[in-house]
Amino acid sequence: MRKKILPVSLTLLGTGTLLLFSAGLTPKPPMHAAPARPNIIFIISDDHTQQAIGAYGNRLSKTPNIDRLAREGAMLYNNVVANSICGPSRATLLTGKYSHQNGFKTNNGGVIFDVNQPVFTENLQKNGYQTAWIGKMHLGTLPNGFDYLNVLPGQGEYYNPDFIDSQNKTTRHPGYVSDVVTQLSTDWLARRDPSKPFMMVVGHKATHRVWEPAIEDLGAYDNVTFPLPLTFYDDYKGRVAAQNQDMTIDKTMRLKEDLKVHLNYDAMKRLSPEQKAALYDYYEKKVSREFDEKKLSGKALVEWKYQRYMRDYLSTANSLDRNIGKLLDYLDTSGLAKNTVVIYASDQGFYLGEHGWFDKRFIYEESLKTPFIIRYPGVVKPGMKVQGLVSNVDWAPTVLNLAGTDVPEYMAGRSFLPLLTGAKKTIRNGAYYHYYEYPVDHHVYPHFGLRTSRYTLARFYGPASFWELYDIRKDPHNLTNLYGKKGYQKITADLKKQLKGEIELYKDDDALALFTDGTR
Ligand code: SGN
Ligand code: CA
Repeated sequence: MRKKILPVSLTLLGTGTLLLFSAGLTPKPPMHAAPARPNIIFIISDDHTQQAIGAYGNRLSKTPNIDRLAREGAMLYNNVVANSICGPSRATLLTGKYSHQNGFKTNNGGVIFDVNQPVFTENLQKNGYQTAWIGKMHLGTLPNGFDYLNVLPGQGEYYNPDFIDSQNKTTRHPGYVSDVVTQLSTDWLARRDPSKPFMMVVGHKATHRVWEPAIEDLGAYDNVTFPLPLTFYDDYKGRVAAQNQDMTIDKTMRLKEDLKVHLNYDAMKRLSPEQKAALYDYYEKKVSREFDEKKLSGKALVEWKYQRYMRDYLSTANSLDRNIGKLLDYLDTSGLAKNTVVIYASDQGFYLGEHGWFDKRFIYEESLKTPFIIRYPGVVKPGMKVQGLVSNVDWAPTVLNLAGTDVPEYMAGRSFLPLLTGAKKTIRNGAYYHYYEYPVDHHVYPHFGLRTSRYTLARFYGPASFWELYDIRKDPHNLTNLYGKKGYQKITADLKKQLKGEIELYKDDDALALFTDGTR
């Protein structure tokens, strides 16, 4: 049986506080014991990867507000996801369960989220919280556990988006999606019952494909030339699934729909004449003209596509970041900031040209890891950098723990609050992964595996069965498959044992059947 976790206020009055301050020689004034039920805002963006964020080391992108949050809170460097894709990641946030346990394994195939299963916000409601989810959700249905819902249908639109509310009513909101999401969020905050704590999920659409920036951000990165990632011209040697994907900037990325070369402006029925004119001025008169004039081919063309991709992707992030700033300002001016936990995460990581790719799905580092930043005044030490391994199955348990609410037995994850208070350096030795969606959209073979602090072991299946092993410390870009190589028998056997243990513990029967089918 899982041990009940103490509410945060009690944790802090115990060993957490002592450990938190034992590092410095000069005693600092103690942080205030946190309220048992802080407000919680969970901002979750779409495909916004760690390597796109200033605080995580990107020197070219402009993310001042996310960087502010990182300075005022803790940044997690090794937050991995259990299934690197949109809907499944959000289903895991809601349930604290792996995809095979909550049933939401893929975005496609007509699967919708099973609303007959418990979600973490119901536990918060029982503990007196008001709950809301506003913006991108992508679960094919509206889940229980929310006092207020106003979500984008499916992927949603960047311009003049429709929203579906708790009564299933659809309303079109003029403007850019990030601004509308923020407006709806602060509107809800302003009219909520102030006598109760709240938990609000703010779901952003940016930075999802097809990367349509806000009008004010068009061309924001036109003066920047982005260096090619080291692995841009990866030859995928020794990695069969990597050889067979369909997500390269070279072959898969579309000049028209993705990079807006000679768009069909007549077909843009949703846009206002002003919006259309601004897009035309930028994409037709500038981008498409440049494309026509340059007459590029071969490597020059791929590299031009990469620059265009980076410019549009990061420009959508400008609006995302600005809107995070607006929400932080609202918390400041309304006096909510000091009693509100703010989390910033993305549903998964993303490839920004690494391996020549965009998109996600693989257990490889750039799509496996996702940003996670948390500010909790008085509890999380500002500027903290957390290296301990956590998974998105741990998100719901952690939020419940922050709210002083017991973590239900059905959840597979565990709270990583002890990492945030400095009470512990490690809460898990491995994170389980299972990706299913094949062949749509990007022909990534299904696979399951384990990520430890040092290694990644993966078993691919579907069109072909094989294992891959990476030493993350020596090979952070997953270029050298060590599986079956001399000298790696012992670590492979140990990791397989650990992986099998996870599969058995969490009863992933499909993986177990594949694990024991004798295929090397
Ligand atoms: C769309 C995109 C894909 C993307 C999936 C899933 N194509 O289908 O590139 O992988 O969404 O993304 S697009 O041309 O329609 O943009 S997810 O974030 O929802 O998982
Ligand atoms: Ca996503």
